[in-house]
Amino acid sequence: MKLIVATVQDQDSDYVVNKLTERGYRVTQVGSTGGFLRQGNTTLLVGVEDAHTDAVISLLATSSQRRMRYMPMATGTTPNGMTLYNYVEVEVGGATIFVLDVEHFEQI
Ligand code: 2BA
Repeated sequence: MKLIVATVQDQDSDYVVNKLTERGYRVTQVGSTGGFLRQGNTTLLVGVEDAHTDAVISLLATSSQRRMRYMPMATGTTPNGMTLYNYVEVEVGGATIFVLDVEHFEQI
């Protein structure tokens, strides 16, 4: 058995969870925050039999999108002490996916 840990953008999470549950996969949705942008995202935990791993990964790939985000970055200060900002473009996945071996699984 595998545990698939997938971080997706908040905008995609409902769609992805619907697709997973429609196909009979069980999923836990956890609210998370990216360490770089400090913006909300969603981390999904999907426990599956090994044979279903590739199917879940391709479902994640087809139902989550890459998007551009704009991050304010301080570029200096004006003579009267106001901070000047520029916006830096950052491309965010898609999905960031980890596949972990599950040593033991039980439900009580
Ligand atoms: P964030 O950490 O907020 O990162 C958002 C996007 O910022 C990343 O998109 C990447 O394009 C960029 N980025 C991140 N760190 C960077 C850095 N040190 N320098 C330049 N650009 C950087 P994704 O790679 O698609 O990642 C989306 C989210 O997935 C991340 O949000 C984070 O929550 C998670 N993630 C990505 N890689 C991870 C990892 N190795 N471990 C744990 N979580 C990860």
